[in-house]
Amino acid sequence: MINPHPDAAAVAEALLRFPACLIATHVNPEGDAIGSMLALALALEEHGVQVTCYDRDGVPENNRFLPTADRVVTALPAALPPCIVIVDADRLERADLTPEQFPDAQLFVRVDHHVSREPDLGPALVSTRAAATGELVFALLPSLGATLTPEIATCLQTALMVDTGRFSYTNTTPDTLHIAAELLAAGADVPAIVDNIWGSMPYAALRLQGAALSALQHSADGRVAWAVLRHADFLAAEATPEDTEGIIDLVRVTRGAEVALLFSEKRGTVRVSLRSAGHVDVAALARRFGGGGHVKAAGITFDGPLDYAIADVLRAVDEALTTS
Ligand SMILES: [Mn+2]
Repeated sequence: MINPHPDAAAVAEALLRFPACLIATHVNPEGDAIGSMLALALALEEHGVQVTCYDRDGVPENNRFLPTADRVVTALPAALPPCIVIVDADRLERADLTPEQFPDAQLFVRVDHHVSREPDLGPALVSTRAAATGELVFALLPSLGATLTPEIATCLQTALMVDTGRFSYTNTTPDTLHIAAELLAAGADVPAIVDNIWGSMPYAALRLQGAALSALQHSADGRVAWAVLRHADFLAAEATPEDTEGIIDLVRVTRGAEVALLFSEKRGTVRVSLRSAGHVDVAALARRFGGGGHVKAAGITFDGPLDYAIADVLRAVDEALTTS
């Protein structure tokens, strides 16, 4: 049903040659990073491998329900193991690490679904067709001779659900759904995943969402929608800049909007998030103001006053819509 990945056996064989390993993942981790790291750790531990899980930023609040999440350390141990594994990242630098920090390492392994520009340091299980790194950890399990326990299944199902937007993004493939079915059959706790990741938000973040939506505006023709969060809104909601996460996605769903923007004021700077439904290249637009990003999602940081930033960017969006 699911084709075994040709590199899985080689990677598994390399991993099992060492009695101890360190698994690291990228900074600001989410469900695919943490879920893949923990699942791989649990699988290796079935063989008695001693595993240390490392992330510079630790496990985000909404991932702390994952089995053994409390084992993740935010500082490297004094005694480093001979085998270093990076998951859900194309190189150690994404984890704020460098190969030079591991002078005695005998093996570097990578399990990932991102495009890389540099050659790998050792055996790698990489497929950019995988919707989540969790799919690749799943592919490793038979070669590792690991049992798919309910704990591993919950970690991997989290990885898949987060990176596919609960199986709604275009990266979702038939393989993704076959794997998800096997994880469900193995006891993945989907209600716990949904409750923790999508069913719960900090009070301050919700209040900030409310402030943004009650100030939602759109252009006369409806093709541009935007929201503004002023310093006073953050104070009133007792919110932090991190609490703006996800708000642009609410602005984006405004019917008829081809460009969505969120302006947020924080400590003397203005952050602008831009989203495009497809006609306007918001990355090109952002670059004119020193920002950048992708065609459909970009960002700009301004040093000047909020109202100037709003006026300048909205004028540029208007021009881009007239010429597109
Ligand atoms: Mn990922």
